[in-house]
Amino acid sequence: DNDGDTGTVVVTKTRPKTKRPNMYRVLILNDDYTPMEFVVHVLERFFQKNQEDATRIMLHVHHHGVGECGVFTYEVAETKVTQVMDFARKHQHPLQCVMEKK
Ligand code: NFA
Repeated sequence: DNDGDTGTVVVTKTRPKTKRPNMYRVLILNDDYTPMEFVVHVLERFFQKNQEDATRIMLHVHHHGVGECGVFTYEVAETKVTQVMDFARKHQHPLQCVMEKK
């Protein structure tokens, strides 16, 4: 740039503004009827968990009532919730999956 007054050359640094997106936890809720193996399968299929981690998360939900499957941007979290709810309904299990802002 050039200031209008003295002709001094002024270099203006601009920093790219990279706004961090809001992030959302996807949670599954315990119930008395969904088979444990089905929950483990859901965690492997929709959240890319290995069998060990999926089993750990499932047991955490079984004992504590709720547990985290992952943290995603809004659109991805919404897609996961819909996929899990559709899959549970298709198999006639009452499994509930929800998202919450972090
Ligand atoms: N509580 C369920 C059972 O005993 C298992 C379960 C775990 C369901 C985690 C939902 C979430 N069959």
